[in-house]
Amino acid sequence: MSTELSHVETIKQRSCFLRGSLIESLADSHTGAIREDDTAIIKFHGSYQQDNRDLREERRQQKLEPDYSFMIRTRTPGGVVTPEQWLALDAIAIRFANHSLRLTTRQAFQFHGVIKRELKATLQAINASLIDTVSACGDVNRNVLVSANPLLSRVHAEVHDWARRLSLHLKPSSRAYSELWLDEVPLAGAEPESEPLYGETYLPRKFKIAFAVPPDNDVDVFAHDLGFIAIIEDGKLAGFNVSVGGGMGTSHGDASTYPLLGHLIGFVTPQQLFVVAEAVLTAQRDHGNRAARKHARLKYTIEKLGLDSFRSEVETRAGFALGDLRDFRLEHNGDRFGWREGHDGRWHLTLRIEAGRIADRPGAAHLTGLREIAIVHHGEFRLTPNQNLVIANVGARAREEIDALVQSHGLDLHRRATPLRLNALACVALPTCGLAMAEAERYLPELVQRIENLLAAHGLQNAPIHLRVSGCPNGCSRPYLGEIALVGKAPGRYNLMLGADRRGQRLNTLYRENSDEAAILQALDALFADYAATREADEAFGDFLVRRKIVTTPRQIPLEVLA
Ligand code: SRM
Ligand code: SF4
Repeated sequence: MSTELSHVETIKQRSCFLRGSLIESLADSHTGAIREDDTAIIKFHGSYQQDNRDLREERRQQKLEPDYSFMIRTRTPGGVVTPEQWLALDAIAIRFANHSLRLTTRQAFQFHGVIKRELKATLQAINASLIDTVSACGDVNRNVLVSANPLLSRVHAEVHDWARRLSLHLKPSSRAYSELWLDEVPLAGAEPESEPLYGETYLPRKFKIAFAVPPDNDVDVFAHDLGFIAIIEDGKLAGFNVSVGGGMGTSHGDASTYPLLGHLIGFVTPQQLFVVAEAVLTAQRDHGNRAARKHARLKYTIEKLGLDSFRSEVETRAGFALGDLRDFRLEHNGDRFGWREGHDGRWHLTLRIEAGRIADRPGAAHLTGLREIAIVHHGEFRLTPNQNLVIANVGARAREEIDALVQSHGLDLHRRATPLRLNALACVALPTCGLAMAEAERYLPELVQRIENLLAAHGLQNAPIHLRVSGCPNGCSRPYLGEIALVGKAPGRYNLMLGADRRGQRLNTLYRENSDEAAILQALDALFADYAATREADEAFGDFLVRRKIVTTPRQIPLEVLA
């Protein structure tokens, strides 16, 4: 195996703590692009250079450069914004982006279609709303996920606060972001800059943290490099079980890459949380693969070192031994829709946002509707880890007004849609994602319709089957945790994966390779017929497929983890 550092390592090292040549790149008015090395650096500032792939061929024929633009992603730990911030983000989407807000699978907002000339103004506008985009992308700790609604119980709120503070704690300290985008002037005679936690080459790869509050696993906690599962004893937060080394990304045709569920390694008290998070992160910093980015995630580092050695490494760095795992039980992933009452009598409405895209479309003025809700709403908006939205902290009397706005703008999918449609996830894919091999977000509505038709033909229209679609094997919709998943391979062709559970504790497996829609629907039709005829009471589709040995089970986290 090569030990030569990957090119991105050299770019990071030469970047002078994430400055690169971005000033020059932004000033160059001859192109809508930035310099190639800067495309790696700008990610750390929360932005990706992209081009409109629908126009790529046409522009190539016209000998024009690709239609470059930038995607911008926010750092919003736990996905919370105020109504004022919502209105600011909405205005930015209209003024600078493609008139849509995209809610992501990591509780963040994405803007698409921002042109280079307006990138700085857009980032300034985002920061003016007291939201930033620092390390929303790049080889650092990313946006921290937390079970969507901290207002359901006091413990939810407490966990949310730990997650928010951990996100801050793991933020890079480089001033590059403030200097480049917010015109901060470097202090004359100041100490040379340093990154005490990350070092000048940051992490070998992205690093992701999630906090779950059982029985909800809406964050898919085992899909993350580092997962914390809240342990609630006598109604109080006792601490967290720690999971390490989860990850979804894989490459077609390369068996040395694979999705993996995290391994549970022990228990920490809230007071030990930061130390253990740092220990895991720095162990990955120092032992992760910096030669091959495909093998650089923590899951591969742990496979290389062995789980026991990795745990010892974490304990040595932390300076104490992890506690024994405590009992917990996760009952479901995905979101719960509609109104729910919180512990203090306030109300929370979870809306279904299809594939996370909020835009105005004929008969469904969602962007306008949510703007109008933001004008009258006094609580918060909370993004879920499944691309949906909670209108949170609503007084009993304000519910009617919100309901009316929801209904008049077609935002009431949670009342009308089948369980399949409510729970389906799709990544962005075409036209903006440079890595997409097939459609996902744009294909989701018609795919769901076709699967709904099949389900209805077998009397299964109310089966709450989890469907996830990704335009390539990187797994941004966490497809390997779908009971049914389509993973893009080529235009119109997908790998059909089957058999995950609905708790986020079992991965699915490959059932049909490189299939077109007709073949996929035919395969599902036969399986639905069998499921309708032979399923056990309340048996989930994924569990049925495993019981009937239609798919074999990869490693599964036990249903109940008992000490
Ligand atoms: Fe992702 C890369 C979109 C969540 C695994 N992801 C990308 C890029 C930036 C493409 C690129 O590198 O050029 C996509 C931008 C598309 C676009 O046009 O907007 C992209 N990822 C997304 C989002 C927007 C999907 C969505 O529809 O919601 C999610 C944004 C999250 C956020 O707010 O931070 C998103 N990506 C995920 C997840 C799910 C999660 O984190 O819970 C995963 C799987 C979990 C994991 O990381 O293991 C994921 N994205 C990847 C990977 C594969 C990483 C790997 O280990 O191999 C890539 C490619 C890469 O990093 O090289 C990638
Ligand atoms: Fe793009 Fe692939 Fe992620 Fe979908 S899964 S957004 S196609 S990188």
